[in-house]
This record gives sequence, structure tokens and C-alpha cells, in this order.
Amino acid sequence: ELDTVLLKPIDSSTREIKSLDGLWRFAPASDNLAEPWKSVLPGDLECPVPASYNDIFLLPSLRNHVGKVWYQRTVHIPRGWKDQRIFLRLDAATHEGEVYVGDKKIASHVGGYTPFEADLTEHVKPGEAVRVTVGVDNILTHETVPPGEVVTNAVGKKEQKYFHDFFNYAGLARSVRLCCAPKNRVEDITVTTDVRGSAGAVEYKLELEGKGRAEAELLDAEDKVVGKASGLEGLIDVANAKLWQPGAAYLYSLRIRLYASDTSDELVDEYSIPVGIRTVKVSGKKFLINDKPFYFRGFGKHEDTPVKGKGHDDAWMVHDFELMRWIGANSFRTSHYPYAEDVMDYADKHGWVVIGETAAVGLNLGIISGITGGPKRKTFAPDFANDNTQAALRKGIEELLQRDKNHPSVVMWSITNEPDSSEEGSRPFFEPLVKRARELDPTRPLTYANVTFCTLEKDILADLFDVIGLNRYYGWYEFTGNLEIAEQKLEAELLAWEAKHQKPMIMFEYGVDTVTGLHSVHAQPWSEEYQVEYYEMYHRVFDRVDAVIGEQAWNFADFGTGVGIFRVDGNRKGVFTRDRRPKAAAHTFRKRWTGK
Ligand code: GCB
Repeated sequence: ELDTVLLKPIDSSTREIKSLDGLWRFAPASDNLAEPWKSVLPGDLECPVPASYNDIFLLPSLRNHVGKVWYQRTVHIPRGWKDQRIFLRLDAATHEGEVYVGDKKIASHVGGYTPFEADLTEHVKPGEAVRVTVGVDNILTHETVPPGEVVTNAVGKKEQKYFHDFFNYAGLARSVRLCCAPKNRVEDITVTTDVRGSAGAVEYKLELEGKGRAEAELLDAEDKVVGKASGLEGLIDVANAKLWQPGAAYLYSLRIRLYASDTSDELVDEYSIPVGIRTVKVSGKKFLINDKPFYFRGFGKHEDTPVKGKGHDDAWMVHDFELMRWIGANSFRTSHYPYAEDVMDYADKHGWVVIGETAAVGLNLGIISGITGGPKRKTFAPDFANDNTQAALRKGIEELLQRDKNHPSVVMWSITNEPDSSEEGSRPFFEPLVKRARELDPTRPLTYANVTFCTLEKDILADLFDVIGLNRYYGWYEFTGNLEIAEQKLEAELLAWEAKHQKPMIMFEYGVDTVTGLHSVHAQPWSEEYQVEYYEMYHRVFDRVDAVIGEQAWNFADFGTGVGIFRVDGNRKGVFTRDRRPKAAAHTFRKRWTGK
């Protein structure tokens, strides 16, 4: 039994959604704000949803706020929603959310990038107006994923420390919806597909709440029924199937109808999900999609834009995809957390290949001591990544795999980014999690992103995974400015990994901070010329190493980070600026990836 939300809310002949996006009353938690859900929030702040709140207001205290904030609005329960399950669906509350209706707490959820629901059925009546208050806490501790530490600084203020390189944006950065669904309903659908010659096979499994007779129909893109099955499990064969292909998506739709009983034709629920018929498999040193070797061209990305922070926005999303198309990418990694479901839906429809990553970033105290030269603390220890942290990640994996299991675009799961995989404790920490992921999804390969310091000799996790992801910065963090040495080191290292593991490898991160408009004839670090030469060098090396099955540049665009002497108004490794203008290197990629 999974303790996660199951199907996402949809509109259908039996279900309805009411968007609660827009302005909510807003107030940061403070000592004189006791039980704020019991009355109208004080002050006159209004915060847009979806958006991270940090950069919306001009108050430094809010940008660097540590702790809870409150969102509140009045919600009208539609008068026609009688005898339905009525619930709120929050696509995310970063990093911890709690939901009150009137004076009552209805739900809470830990984990900032996965959805949760608050079941209002017993607490509201159709036709009434209720006060909904949502508390969102941004604190990261040793027992959250990602991990962090709250410290009291020299002037007695709380500060949030964290071990990952992107700003701790928080709030309601994804949609909030009021939904209804029938009391007897389809509760979960799991679809897997297979290809045999020119035929496709679509296998489904249902879970019901209550009872009924389930009928399944598979419709093609013209809404023509091409196959049927009945019952809680079924297999639908599709002659001359149109496959979901990278760059050439084709989506069928599986329509489940639930009738009142074996003998009744009364429709009680209807739920449709898109289905892409495709297979993924690792074979030798290749990654196969539909039995053809696939080469990943793309980026590590972030959900990050000016003003909105991690707030989902359809305009920015579609624009990013258009830029990726222009540059000739075919794929991306959802570094370093699950992205909004809207992104996954879009990827399905437009043939983007996605590596879905958990929020397990920063499980590495070695990086910090490596950079600062400070004493090395153990990462996998009772006072940092402990059993509770592991349990939090287990839940994160369960929630991600449940949410995204039916997306054809997702071809692989990345379980963690740059853990200290040289530490003995990393093995007992990750081995059971990898096992859990395989149990939940036997159909997709698993990967992780290895950090430079955990060299081939030191890493003790690589054998757990099907594909080895490497993050390497030769020519930037090491051998800065010397691409000649960097080229040798990079090639030697890749060949050594290939020789030892005989597995496909993806360069999950490679890049250099680059300031737009800074030019140099000497290909100096920080200049646009250096970024171009750096990428050209990496690409030469990739083309010489057989096991490299993909290149994912770091990063698609410049992005916001915490402050520090390593960052100039954020991380500048973007191939595009934060406002999505191409740096010179964008043209280098476009040439390599499209020939243009
Ligand atoms: C890494 C991290 C990524 C950073 C990047 C950098 O290895 O995985 O989150 O942003 O390096 O730019 O240093």
C-alpha cells in the first residue's frame, strides 16, 4: 500500500476541477500570529499562486525568511457537488504544507516537490463558502530531502544553510485546485506497454474505491476505439501500433469507464489517461528506446525564472521547450527534484525524453569540506543523513514513481545527485532505496549522478545502477583555464569507467560559468569564448568514448542560488541567460545537434 496521492485530478463526464490559482492573502509566520487559520490573515500582502514568494515582495526578511508562511482565501464549494468526494489538490507546497478549512486542520505533507490532497468531503457542504488556510514551511533539516541546517547567526537571526547549489525558493509554486470525484471511482491506473514486431501491447491495472464494473477502451489520436478490455486488469493488443518515439510522440488514450454493477449500465466514473506505446531497455553499453540506440542530447535544467522563482508558468515552460527544440535537444534531466506535472504532460505530448530525478541532492558534506578545506564531517551518520532521512527519501521515491509512472516521456529515474558515494554509509543508505524503486517500477532503468570527488576507485554505488551518470568540470573547478590538460584527464577518466563497469554512461553535468557579453581572444574562463571551447573539447571526447550515450550540459539557463563567493548573482553556467537569451555556446550546441 502506497501512502501517496494516486491519480491526478482531471475533468471528465464524472469529475470536475475548480482552479484556485490567483492571489491569496499572505503573511509570514510571526510570534504575534497565533492560530492564523482561525481568522482573516492580518496585513495587506497578497501572494500569487503559483509562485515562490521569495522574490515577489521587496522585503529582505521575506526573501530570506526561515520558517512558515500563511496563504489564505475564501473558497466556494460548487453547489452541484452533492454526494461527491470533494478535495483540495496541491501540486506542491515547498517544503512542507498544512491545510486548514475553517478552524480545522485537514491535511499535512512533507516534501516540497510532490503533490498531496486534503479530503474535504466530511468538512464542507456543496454551496457553502469556506476559509482555506495553507501553512507552508521552508525549513530543511538533517531529516528532510534535500537536507539542510538552521543556524543562529552572529546577530541572533535564524539562517537556513543547505548543501545544494540553487536558491531555497519556497511557497505554493504549483497549482492548487478544488476537485470532485465520484465516491465509487477509479482510484489508480498503472499502464505498461510493450512492442512485438508491428504490434503494440497496452497492459493496465486498476484500483477502485468502492465497487463497480470496469471497462477499458484504447482510443487513437483521432478518438477512434482501437481496442477494448474489461475488468481490473487487462491487455489490449494494437495491430500496427504507432509508437511513441523521441521527437515524434504519438499518444493513444486509455479510457476507463466504471459502471454501477455487473448488470447495470449506469456510469459512475470515467477517467482517461494518455498512453505512449514504447519500450526502454539497457543492453550492453547502449540505451534502447523501441529497441533503437538512443543518444541523449540536452540539459540539466532548473525550475527557475526571474520574479517567480520556482513558480510554474506555462509561458516560460513552452518557451523553454521551444528553445530546446531550436538548439536541437531531445531530452533533459529534472535536476534536482521532480518538476511540475504540467512539464511531464507537455513532454509526453511533444516527444521529449525525460530523466526524472528525486530531490536527493546535497547528501554530501565532503563537497563542502573539499571546497572550503574545512574538516570533513560524515554524511551518512546519525547527525546528518540518518534513518529518518532515508525514510524521507523512500517516501520521495514512492511519490515520484507513483506520480510519473504512466508518462511515456520518462525513460529513467535518477535516484540521487552527487551523494558522497565514497563513504561506507552510502551503500546501506541507498541499496534498499534502489531495491524499492525497482520493486515499484521494474520497467525503467535507474541512474544517479556521480560527483568528481567520488572517483572510480572510491565510488561504491555505481554497480547498483543501470546507467552511470557523471558530473565533471575539468577545465573549470579543476585545471581551470587549461583545456589541454582537461581534455586528457576527461578522456582517461571516461575510458577507465567504461573499462571497469561496462555500462552506458551519460555526462549529466559539464559546464562553466559564463558572463554574457564578456569576450576574450584568449578563451579566458568566464568569457563566452571559453564556454564555446570548453564544450567543443568535451564533445570531441564524448565522440571518442563508446559507452557515452548522452550529453546533458549544465545548465540550460543561468539560475538563482544562495549567496557566496563562487556565485555572481546566481549560477552562470547557463547556455542561455536567466531571461533565456542565447550565449555564444548556444550556437555551438545548435550546430552540433542540428547541423545548422
Ligand atoms: C554540481 C551540482 C549542481 C551545481 C553544479 C555547479 O555538481 O550537481 O547542482 O549547480 O555542480 O555549477 O557547480
